[in-house]
Amino acid sequence: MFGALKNYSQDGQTVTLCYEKQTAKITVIKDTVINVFVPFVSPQHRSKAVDAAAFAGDKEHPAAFTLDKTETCLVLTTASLICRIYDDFMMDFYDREGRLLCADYRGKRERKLALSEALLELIRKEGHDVEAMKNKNDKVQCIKQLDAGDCIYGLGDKTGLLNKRYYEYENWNSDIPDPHEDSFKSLYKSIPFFITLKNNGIYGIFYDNTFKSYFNFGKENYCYYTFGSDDGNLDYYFISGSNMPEIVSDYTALTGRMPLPQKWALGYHQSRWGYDKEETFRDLAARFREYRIPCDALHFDIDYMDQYKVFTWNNKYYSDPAALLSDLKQQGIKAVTIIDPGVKVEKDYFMYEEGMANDYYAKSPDGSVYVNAVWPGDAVYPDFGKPDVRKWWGKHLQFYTDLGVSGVWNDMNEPASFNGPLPDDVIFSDEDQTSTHREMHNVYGHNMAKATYEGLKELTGKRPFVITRACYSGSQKYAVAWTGDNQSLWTHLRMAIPQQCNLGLSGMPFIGTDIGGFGADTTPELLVRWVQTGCFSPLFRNHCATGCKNQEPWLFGDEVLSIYRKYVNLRYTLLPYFYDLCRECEQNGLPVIRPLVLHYENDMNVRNLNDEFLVGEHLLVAPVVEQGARKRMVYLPDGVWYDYWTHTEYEGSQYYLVDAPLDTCPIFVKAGTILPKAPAQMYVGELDNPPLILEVYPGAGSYKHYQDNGEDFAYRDGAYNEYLFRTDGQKQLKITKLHEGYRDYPDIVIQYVEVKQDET
Ligand code: MIG
Repeated sequence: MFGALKNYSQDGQTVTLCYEKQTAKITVIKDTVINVFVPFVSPQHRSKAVDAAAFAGDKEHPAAFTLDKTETCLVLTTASLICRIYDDFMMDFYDREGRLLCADYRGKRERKLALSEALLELIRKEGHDVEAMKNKNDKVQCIKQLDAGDCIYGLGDKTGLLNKRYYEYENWNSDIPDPHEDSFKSLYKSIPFFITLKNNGIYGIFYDNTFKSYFNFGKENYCYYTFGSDDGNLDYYFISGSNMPEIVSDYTALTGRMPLPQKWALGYHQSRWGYDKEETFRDLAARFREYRIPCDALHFDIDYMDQYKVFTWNNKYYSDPAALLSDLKQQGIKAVTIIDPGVKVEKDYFMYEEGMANDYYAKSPDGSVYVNAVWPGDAVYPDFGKPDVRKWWGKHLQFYTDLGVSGVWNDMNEPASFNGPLPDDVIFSDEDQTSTHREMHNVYGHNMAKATYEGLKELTGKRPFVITRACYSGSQKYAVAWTGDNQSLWTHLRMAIPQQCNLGLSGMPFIGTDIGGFGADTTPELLVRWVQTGCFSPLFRNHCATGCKNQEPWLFGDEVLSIYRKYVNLRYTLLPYFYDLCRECEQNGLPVIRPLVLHYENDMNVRNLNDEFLVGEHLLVAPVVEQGARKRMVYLPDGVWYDYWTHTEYEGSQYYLVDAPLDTCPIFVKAGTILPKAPAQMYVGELDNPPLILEVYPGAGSYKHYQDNGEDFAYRDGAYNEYLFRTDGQKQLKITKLHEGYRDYPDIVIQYVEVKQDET
């Protein structure tokens, strides 16, 4: 397709390759990150995820590289990578020791439709072009060699197991209310980033293309994997590194990292589609306090609106929303409101009229405004790719902030539509250019989140709390996310673990699943096991659908109530740890919830481990995700580990059968851990400046702790404290202040953990 490499030239960090039939570009962003670009449709990258500054890398110290032409290829060498570029734009990447990391597949792609000849005959008779069906995503594609043992991780919120090898997926943001199955190809988010872990080596690929995309990780043929799209440029980043954290860090340096959240956002959230009037919310707030279950936020689903019109609040069931929200705030409870993109078509409705007058809605090719339907009935779609539309939307958020709303929850932003899918050719904007639904679909939610983040930041000066359902790579800069409409099914509790682990590896650290399950009816046991798992999700929210069994923790009897309380309390005592992890994330991009393989990639026992996860590096959680189970098998990786509850000591690199009665979620703490904790509170900020508690586990170790006002951006001007704690394992703790810019703790309480030996 490309032909022979005729010549090449270098301009700064970019090498232009002139092939007989096509030009391609290679850009060295840093010694470990290389962009591969073929301008099939446009000369520019036009990335929605990587901004110009990130693409430019470190301008003052650009990564050095050399180019050498041999008889067969052009060799590009950086401090970390060797890239050999051949005729036909075949490229192979090696590490500096000369080990092959990733090779373009030289054989012929053998794509078969897995259908019998008889069926194919029928399909042909019906007038379909079978050859075209086979080659549907040939337009932009890459085929890379797979080696025995290769495991593949990432790709956002896809269902199924942690390791994506042998499966196929598509990126096309989809609102799927049916029970999510392992076999689904798409879900709400498009995050085209994956990590290939080899027996001896590792790399990541970020395929920056927003069109409908296809990933076949060895299903078609075990010797290769493919990624490709319906249209657009071939534009991908090859990321190498000596371990998985370095790769996640480089990926998030490119696409951006989650800014620090407000601290209360890490508290407990209660939600239900069906909380529909003032009294319900007053009652909920009272109950949480009465039952002594900490709670920081109540969510207002679509019913608060007037006829599902965004930027309105109905006065039928709410006499005075501002007074309600202020009363809730008095009790430490913040309001989060849902905002959908679809604007009701209604004469004299200000959002509709303003958007129409200013040409803010997506259009059909004939120039008329495109109408589909969502909750309010006929609705139009704000064209969030246009900067003016984002500004307009952001300004209108003042309606909410004036009422006292503290966070915004963006739903339906795939975008969803009730009257069939939006046609490919609906006209959307890509900044200053005209584009199509086909290209902008997968970034619709991303741009809406951006509008919301920027609007809230401008209006409040605080760190915006935005939740989004649809995402593209880089959405972590603007919003946190949840995994959408799961169901009250044990399979969905199980799925929550690989799903969140892969989202984390894909740069989205602040995530959660609907605790208890959204659709279908939860049971006491399922709810208990879910809160035991979900209390480790950064987004800690119980949410369910209208018509399903209510899921408030007090509806299932005393035992459930007290277990539920135990885990919400656990979360609140661990808040300093969670907050530190968010800080770490802003600095190095590592997620809060981590698959074990992130830190123990050479341990073959964890490469396919789907039912355990790490919280940061120090906690290992092995929740019970099987109905009826009261014991479970736990694998502990290398090192010494302590049971969080009993302080029993375990030697790692082994499997254990551990007790897990209904009130116990097995949690293990790594030797040398200095775990920062806080006294339990009913909400973040109930106690003004509580002491810091350090739970010190045996073993030598050090820990960096971060503290600030938990609200605004003053920390960026130095208004924070940073401490370094060091323990020698001999009941000695050294405290060093690395940065001083915020009020100090009244007290730092040190608790040395007394260890019990394992008797088994
Ligand atoms: O068509 O707003 O995923 O969390 O409760 C359903 C109602 C629309 C889907 C969201 C869910 C939310 C529900 N929404």
